[in-house]
Amino acid sequence: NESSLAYSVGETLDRFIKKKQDDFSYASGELSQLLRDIALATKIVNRETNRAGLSNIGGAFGQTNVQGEEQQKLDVIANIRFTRALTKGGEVCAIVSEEDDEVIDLQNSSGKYVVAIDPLDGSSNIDVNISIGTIFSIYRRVTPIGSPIQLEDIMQPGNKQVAAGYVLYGSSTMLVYTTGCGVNGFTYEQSLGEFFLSHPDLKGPENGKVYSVNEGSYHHFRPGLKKYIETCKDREYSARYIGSLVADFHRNLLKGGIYIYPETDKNPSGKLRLLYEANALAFIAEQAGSSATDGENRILDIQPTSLHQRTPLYIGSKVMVDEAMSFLAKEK
Ligand code: AHM
Ligand code: MG
Repeated sequence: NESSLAYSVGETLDRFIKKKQDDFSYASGELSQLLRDIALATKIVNRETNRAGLSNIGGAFGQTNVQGEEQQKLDVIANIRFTRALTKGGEVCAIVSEEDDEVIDLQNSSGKYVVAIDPLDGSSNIDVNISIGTIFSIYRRVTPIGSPIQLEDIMQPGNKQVAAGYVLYGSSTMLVYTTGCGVNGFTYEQSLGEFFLSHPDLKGPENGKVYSVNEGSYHHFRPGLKKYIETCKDREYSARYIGSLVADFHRNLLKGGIYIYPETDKNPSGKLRLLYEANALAFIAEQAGSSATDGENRILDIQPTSLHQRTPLYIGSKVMVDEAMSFLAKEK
């Protein structure tokens, strides 16, 4: 009914998920539970992230934790936290993670969902106290439930995602996600330990005046991209590049702008990974009215062929992405 569809700013993530489940009847609530599992792991990772500087002090003194293990790096810790939450939750049959070379088969053949995750992206920013993020995609397995998982369950194009999201560990921690019915953003209230709806039905501006690209690699860019960047400068657009994909994407989503991680002559597929970086953000971008391509094609339509496949990424305000693509098409 209409009243339950209305967003109420300030409602908790748990209530919001529950309400969405009632409105759109996700199959028997498992997806809802899975989203809650991810949110819980996020809170734990958020806590660890906030302590990062302190644990480094501990690390410097050779401090070990209660189990007698040496302090681990935060990206490894985040991977453990998310994997554990997804394993315990019981809804997931397989995980693809940036931190693991192979698919993690949870041997849970009743799990309906496959999750692709970058537990802590922008890891070079951890040590310098700059925003970092988590990125996740959720797929429904395609082979029958109860049977062993197959490659086709994992290698699905982004247009098959049933949900995707990211967490930004920034000046506030935010969780932004979509289940294919728009995008909603939640801000974490530290003292209450709850995410609250702060950005209902997020829409990205159609156009923008910010471009985000690592210009240090300019000499290796394709001629069309060089021209596009020169055009941005001629128009006196602002250059903003944090070097944390989630943070750069989030800013451009709210304010308008384009994020580019292009192919270069050194790296013909760019740097970012299709399965657990580009796809989730592309799904969110499109749901917010923005767009995402590899310079030529829609990211969500790329059929993956390998687990850690890379893709160039042009993502953000629609007008800007379209224009960048037309520059690329003119001069390859
Ligand atoms: P990571 O997965 O090793 O953290 O690398 C991904 C990160 C993105 O967050 C960021 O946008 C990009 O790498 C920055 O790369 P570069 O330093 O080449 O500009
Ligand atoms: Mg990454």
